[in-house]
Amino acid sequence: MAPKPVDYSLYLVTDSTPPILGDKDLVAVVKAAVEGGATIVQYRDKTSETAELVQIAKELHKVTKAAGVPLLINDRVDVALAAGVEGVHVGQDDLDLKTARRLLGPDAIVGVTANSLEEALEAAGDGADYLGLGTVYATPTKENTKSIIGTAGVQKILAELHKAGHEVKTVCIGGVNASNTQRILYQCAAPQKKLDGVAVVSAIMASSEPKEAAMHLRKLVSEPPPFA
Ligand code: TZP
Ligand code: MG
Repeated sequence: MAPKPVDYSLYLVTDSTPPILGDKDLVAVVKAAVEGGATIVQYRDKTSETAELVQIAKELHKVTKAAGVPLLINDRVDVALAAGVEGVHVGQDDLDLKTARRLLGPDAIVGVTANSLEEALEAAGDGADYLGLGTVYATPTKENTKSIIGTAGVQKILAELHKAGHEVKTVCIGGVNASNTQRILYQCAAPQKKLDGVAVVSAIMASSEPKEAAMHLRKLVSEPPPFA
């Protein structure tokens, strides 16, 4: 499948839990983040009931649509359909990619988490629009992540994706923040395939100034690193 014209460079994954969001308002934080420069947003909520998920997704969609930024839903294809958003992000234990694609159609953005080379090659072969690669670094935001693969693990996957001829887009996730973003992008890059962006949760969602945090990260992902 030809790559869709989507900017993955600063990918915000939301978190509504008190340790990350604090007493801030989810929709207000996402609005600030897209104003600051987040280029794509994934609504990730492991606790709300279905009706609430759909309602919050619709509210978030107003904000992302106004900014011209795609909104994806974590795990739940039914919620993505009900809220009419641009796509979904599925993990290895969620509804499988091919079924998600069949339900959402060819224009939807469908992303998949890949923790290993095998998972990445399979998802790319099955037509994922992008892969969320990682976990790069251990992070308190998501404990019990399956595998910490570091920047070397991400680089190896990128090299093999290129070798296999896959044009799938890629972001990495796990412990990415303003102090390591440029180093991660640099260290993950394989000779012929670079990451298309970084995915962050706490670096924006936990910030008391999410707009400024997003602006800073967007600048970092857009500029060549000082050590390249
Ligand atoms: N998947 C792998 S790590 C992670 C997810 C959703 C959380 C990343 O959070 P943070 O705060 O950006 O380290
Ligand atoms: Mg999942």
